[in-house]
Amino acid sequence: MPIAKHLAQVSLVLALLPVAAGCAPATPVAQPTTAPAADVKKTYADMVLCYPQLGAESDWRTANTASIKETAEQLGIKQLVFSDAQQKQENQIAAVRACIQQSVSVIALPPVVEDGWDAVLTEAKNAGIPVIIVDRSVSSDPSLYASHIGSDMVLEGQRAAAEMNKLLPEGGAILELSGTTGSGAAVGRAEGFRADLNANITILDSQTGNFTRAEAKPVMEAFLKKYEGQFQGIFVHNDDMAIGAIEAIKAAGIQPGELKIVSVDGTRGGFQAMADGWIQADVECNPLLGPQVFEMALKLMNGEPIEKSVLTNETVYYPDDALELLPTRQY
Ligand code: GYE
Repeated sequence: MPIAKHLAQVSLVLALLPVAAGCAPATPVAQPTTAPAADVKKTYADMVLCYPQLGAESDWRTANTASIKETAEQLGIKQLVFSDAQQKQENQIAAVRACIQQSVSVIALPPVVEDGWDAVLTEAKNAGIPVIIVDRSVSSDPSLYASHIGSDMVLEGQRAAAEMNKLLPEGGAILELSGTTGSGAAVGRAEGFRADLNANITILDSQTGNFTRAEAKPVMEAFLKKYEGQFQGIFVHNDDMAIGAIEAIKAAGIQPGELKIVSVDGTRGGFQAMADGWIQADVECNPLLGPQVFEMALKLMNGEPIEKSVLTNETVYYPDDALELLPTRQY
């Protein structure tokens, strides 16, 4: 570009600046030495983050909520708009809509189930508010959200199957206590588990305990009546349900280790049950997603590039690890 024309454009921009900033001074001001307001990078102090939490159904969820709240506090964001949908999708959708109304900077959504998000995600997109899907997945087209941060639930199911295969080398029959029906966590874990379970292990039955202790216990009681003496193992989709199931198993007079239990999460409760001999392997699912969520939210506010999918790095824990890690376990 010719220098004269370039200079003319620069001075035009500078002349417009005070007007754009909403304060036209009577006399010309000195030329700004810093970048004009529109180019100033947003900071955490500008961030209003909406976190419509799906519920408080498990220790995993409690730790996830704490991670979000603590990180918001540490980073000093302007406002965290937090709500608890009590495991009801309609409550979550209403909370997302309220956040759109409030023109929050970013919405980070941990969806209770996979389906049924198209309408509200489209509304957020049309309002120019980026959405990060956190923890569980959605079945919506990826163009409707910015990114997904969370665990690979299918891989968790595969890891659980590998443990059950080791625990029942001669094969056998097992039961499954599944998570919330239609949730990405339950769907993925069930799929991965079936993909890698040895052919000589049969899943006799699968029922949901909705990821809670209270709902898992009666399901286990019914299982124990119906399949008495017919199964050797149980795959449980989270530690809270495992703890509920163990109460029923104990009450039935069964000793630790008689039934092989593989669980998911790696919470303190799960570790304690491993230390006590009830759970033989616990597939980790990390709830401490706060730091990653806020870092990505800030990038989105500044129009910086982000990954479309960020997977959490996880492992499998055994009773020996539990004894060692219990004293320092955070959640
Ligand atoms: O495993 C369970 C919680 O979505 C990964 O939800 C999460 C699951 C977790 O209730 O404990």
